[in-house]
Amino acid sequence: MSKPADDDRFARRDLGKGAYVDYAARWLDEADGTALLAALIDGQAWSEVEIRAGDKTVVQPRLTAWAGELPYRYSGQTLDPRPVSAALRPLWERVVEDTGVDYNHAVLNYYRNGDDNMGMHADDEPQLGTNPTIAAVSLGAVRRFVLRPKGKKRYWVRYQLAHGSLLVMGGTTQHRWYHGVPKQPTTAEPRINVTFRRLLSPPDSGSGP
Ligand SMILES: O=C(O)CCC(=O)C(=O)O
Repeated sequence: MSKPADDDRFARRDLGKGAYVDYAARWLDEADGTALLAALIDGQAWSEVEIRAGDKTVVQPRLTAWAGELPYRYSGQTLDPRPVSAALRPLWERVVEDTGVDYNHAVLNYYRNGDDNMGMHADDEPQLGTNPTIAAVSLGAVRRFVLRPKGKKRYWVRYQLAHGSLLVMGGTTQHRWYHGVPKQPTTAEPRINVTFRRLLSPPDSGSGP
């Protein structure tokens, strides 16, 4: 059993067929979260990342930064290795401690306002192997996070991801469900999400589904 299941700060939602989400709304103290948000906005190298979507190349509607010793390949592009910044390291150590997963890669998503968003997708790249556990810290504006089972269009699970929250997707979630962050045009404030993954191999020699 994963660590959050034994930790009463987390509420577990069983999504069925081996998929689950653990959510701790107040995982970080509010002031610590606010300081971290400012430090990450200033302390990361933010880029507009281009990805392949069908036969088109599109710029993702948000800014991206990342860290990790292995390249990470998704949506037709590769994030080359980058060192962990001083601002990110303590957060990383705390996530590893509280989830019991030895993450080796982080993607930071900077939603400048409610127009920035993330489309529905699954973190099911071969590099992540079978049933990866993905941990995501939210800082700043509260944004809606939605999950939908693959193959069903009308069934949604929704979270309002709070400032300082930690959400962990585990079990079969990446194989059976999509997730995303829709536009919220009335939101003016920025949000940063830091998503931790464990890459099992470099992109070209990936094993798994
Ligand atoms: O911003 C979020 O909460 C979601 C991030 C996400 O889905 C991802 O990085 O794959």
